[in-house]
Amino acid sequence: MGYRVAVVGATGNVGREMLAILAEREFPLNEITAIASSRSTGTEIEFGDTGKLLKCKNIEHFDFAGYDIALFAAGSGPAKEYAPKAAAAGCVVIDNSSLYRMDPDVPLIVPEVNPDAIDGYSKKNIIANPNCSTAQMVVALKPLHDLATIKRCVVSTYQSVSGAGKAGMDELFEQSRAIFVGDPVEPKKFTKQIAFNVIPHIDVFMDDGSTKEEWKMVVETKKILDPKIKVNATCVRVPVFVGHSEAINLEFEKDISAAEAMDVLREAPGVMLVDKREDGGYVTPIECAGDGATYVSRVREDPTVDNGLTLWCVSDNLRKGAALNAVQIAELLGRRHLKKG
Ligand code: 11C
Repeated sequence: MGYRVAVVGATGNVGREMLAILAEREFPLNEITAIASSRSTGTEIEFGDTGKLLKCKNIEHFDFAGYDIALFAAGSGPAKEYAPKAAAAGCVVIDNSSLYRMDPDVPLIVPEVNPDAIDGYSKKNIIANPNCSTAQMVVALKPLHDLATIKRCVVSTYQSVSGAGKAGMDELFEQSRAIFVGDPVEPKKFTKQIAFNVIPHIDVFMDDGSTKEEWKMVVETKKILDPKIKVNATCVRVPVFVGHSEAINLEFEKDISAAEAMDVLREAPGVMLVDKREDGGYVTPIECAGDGATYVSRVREDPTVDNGLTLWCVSDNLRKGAALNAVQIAELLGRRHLKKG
């Protein structure tokens, strides 16, 4: 007994992780189908470590009728063209692109934070997966908000190159190699050299001088967690392959101590608190890569404001930030709304 599931964009960083996580979590499947662009049709993709190889089918000719769930990790263009077709065929789309996130008829879900919002999925048969930097942040913020009500959140991100896809990872690798052997460095995917550098620019610029990545953190946090929370974000690309980090400063309505915050974070779903206040007693991206948790470290009071806290948050952007969250949404949808075939 299980579901018929399609993964769209199966050859990309996130699509491959989706397949690996479906296999790892033994998602109940009657069928699993890998779908890609016409360019990648026929490419064989591993279904996690099951030993099974999936031959990619062409999205242009694919009929979603009879499929229960389609996990889309193909970007906004294919989501615009094919998600409504899949949804109209009766298949629930869980889309990782930014296209539908702010649509009032599309739930934007992080299962540890706003699971009940999934009940509105049938208006469009589409559920949106948040941006990676938002997903990990709201997992860390939820228990603190429940305890003392967050008024304002100021976040600076340190985002890995895998957020920009395989091309971003290749560029960091290639530039690092070029610098060591004395070859010229040419930025392609990023606007400036990323190797041995940081770039305060992710996604396109908005009219107010912020970037779309920063805007997404503001509006998605409001939609998922609480529209009353004020968010100010600065998003920065760093020369790390996998794992986004965030320095988060919070102002609360009620009094909250670092010890109280740590107590609720220790018990919170999806959170791993690692905060030893000693050399190495915190988590860095290299340690979280391949893992599903949102790690929180460096929790401390901020004496410069009333009821202030500062913390450090790290997670695998391809997993909790994308593929894992999408699979968790599929699990939640299955538990609440779908019948196994
Ligand atoms: C990055 N967060 O690190 C982006 C990638 O809206 O889903 C994901 C973009 C999105 O570049």
